[in-house]
Amino acid sequence: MDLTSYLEFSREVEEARQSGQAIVALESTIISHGMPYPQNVQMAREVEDIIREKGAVPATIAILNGKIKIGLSDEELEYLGQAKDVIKASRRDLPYILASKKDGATTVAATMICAELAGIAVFVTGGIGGVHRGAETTMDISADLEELSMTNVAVVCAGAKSILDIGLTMEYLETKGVPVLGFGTAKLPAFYTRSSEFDVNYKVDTPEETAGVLKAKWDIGLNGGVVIANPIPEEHAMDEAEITAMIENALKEAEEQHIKGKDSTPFLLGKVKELTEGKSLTANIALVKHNAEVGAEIAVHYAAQTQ
Ligand code: PSU
Ligand code: MN
Repeated sequence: MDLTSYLEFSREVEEARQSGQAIVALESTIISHGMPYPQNVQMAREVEDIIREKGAVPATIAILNGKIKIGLSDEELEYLGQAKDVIKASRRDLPYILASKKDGATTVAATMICAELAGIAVFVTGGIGGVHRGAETTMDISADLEELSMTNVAVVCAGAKSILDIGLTMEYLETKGVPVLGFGTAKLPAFYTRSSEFDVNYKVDTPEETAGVLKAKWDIGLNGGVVIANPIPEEHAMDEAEITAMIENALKEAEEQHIKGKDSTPFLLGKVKELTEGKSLTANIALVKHNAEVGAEIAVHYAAQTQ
């Protein structure tokens, strides 16, 4: 199948592809549905710059006018940061958005799909979706987890946040054979805080070592992703008791307002930000930047090991 009618590479990304330079994918739901304007656009630009400073090329992925964009221009980023009718696009949404030439902001799942189509192995974000609390009755389990089970892209994130059931999320990943690596930590980070009560599968200490795990996985034909969980920098970590209380409040409000389906995660993130008076947003931005540093280094080593 000829993908050229679906995929559009920015010039910067196209050049990196030609020269074999390391490329790092970035998602766009975090921009359109995960953070408010203008902090979202500023975060996106700063993250791209961090990746460039580390010697890799950033490819922010989104769907504009029915085209999968691999790498966005400044104007496109700015548009995405403010547009109101951009669809939160996960795996199930892609066919309709492409066929009807609409705009879509890609979730972790959809970004993994697009990154794989574009031949990009490493993807940096803030947090992945997971098994929601109460999923035993709601069945709200993010499509991100299924994607991790089948699509060959490594996801650098800050662990899973406790708007989710972290324990069930780890169980799900285990069942699906997705390795969860702790970057410099044996404990699974919980997004706003550096650790949780759960262990990662393996602690890795360097980008080189991490790249080696990716290579081994895909060399032997084990399809699917790898979660690389990188703790938020100490100076930006939030107080555990405080953030736990805020998350409990946000969950209660979501239930009272009957928020469900794809609206659940954006609602909870927005509520937590409101309740923490913006402290959670500052933490969120800091951890994404840190993930960009680590992800770019991993991508550079992975490119070196596989060329
Ligand atoms: N977690 C965050 N910030 C985000 C998301 C998750 O801390 O922006 C977004 C990601 O795009 C993720 C999506 O893929 O939410 C998961 O949504 P859902 O639970 O509806 O699958
Ligand atoms: Mn969901």
